[in-house]
Amino acid sequence: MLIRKPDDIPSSEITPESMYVNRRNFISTVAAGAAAALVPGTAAACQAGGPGREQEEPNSYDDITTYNNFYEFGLNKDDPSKHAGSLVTHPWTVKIDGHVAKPATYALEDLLKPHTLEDRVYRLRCVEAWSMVIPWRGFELGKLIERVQPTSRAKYVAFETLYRPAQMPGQRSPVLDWPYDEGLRLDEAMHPLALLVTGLYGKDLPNQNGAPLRLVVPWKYGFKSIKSIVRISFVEDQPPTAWNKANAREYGFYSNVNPDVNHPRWSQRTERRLGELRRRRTQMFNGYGDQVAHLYDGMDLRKYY
Ligand SMILES: Nc1nc2c(c(=O)[nH]1)N[C@H]1C(S)=C(S)[C@@H](COP(=O)(O)O)O[C@H]1N2
Ligand SMILES: [Mo]
Repeated sequence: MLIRKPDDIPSSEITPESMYVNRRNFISTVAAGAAAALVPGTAAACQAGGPGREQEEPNSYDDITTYNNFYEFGLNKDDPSKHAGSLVTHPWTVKIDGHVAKPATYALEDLLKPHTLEDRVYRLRCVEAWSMVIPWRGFELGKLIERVQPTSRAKYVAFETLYRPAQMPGQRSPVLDWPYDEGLRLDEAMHPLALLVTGLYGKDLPNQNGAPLRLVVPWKYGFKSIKSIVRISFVEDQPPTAWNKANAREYGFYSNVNPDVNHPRWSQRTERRLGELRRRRTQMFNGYGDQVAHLYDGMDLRKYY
């Protein structure tokens, strides 16, 4: 099997046989699904950015699992990979409450049981202007929402991360208002691109990437993609979110990837793909505009940033 870092391989040489693994972190269990998702022309490949889009080469497993934001384990990009090993993710429960016909506290296994996990390659972009392409494994958040049946009063979905300072050392300092929380408007949450993720590269999520269950919202800045979720609530009013509480001027509720709205401290026009030197132009909605722009028809995205 070819074992080279994607960065070492000219794109002309990338064949369907290439396994995107690297020397230090050889993954023997890359599922067939994840591999198929990397083959141009397959249905799964189209998931990278919607039908007809060029297939982008995923970042290496090593990049994806050692350059993380997860403030529960520290503020530096390498803190989560160093410190998240202490988090115990079995057993795990997820509480579903608020305006739903079927509130319940699920053991993670029961929450996942009816759903078929799919491999999908999505970009994640951070407001700090770096981006990665990641072969995620998960299922549509919308499918879970249909299952628990929100009532007509539910307008937003709120998410909460585990609060366990004994295993999450970052929570012993008041850097953020713990537990970390996030939210989406119900129609955003129902969009088929919004994924509840349990794995990457065909393997269970490493703790630093948000084990055992995290959100991925590919058209929004990374911080909306909350990790290690223990609660999903259906609410009437726009819910508070951790980063907005910490710094409302810099982090709005919507946080759609938008090259025209700068972060107060830096431009959002370009980004650097992790592992590359060149800068790329940042695309509106992170390149998923054809699929999601309609959600914001009539909204001033400078005001609702
Ligand atoms: N609970 C929690 N979730 C979180 C964060 C965090 O600090 N705590 N950071 C967010 C930010 S800023 C980013 S960019 C993404 C990073 O996800 P990754 O480490 O899998 O790349 O996670 C998001 N989810
Ligand atoms: Mo981020």
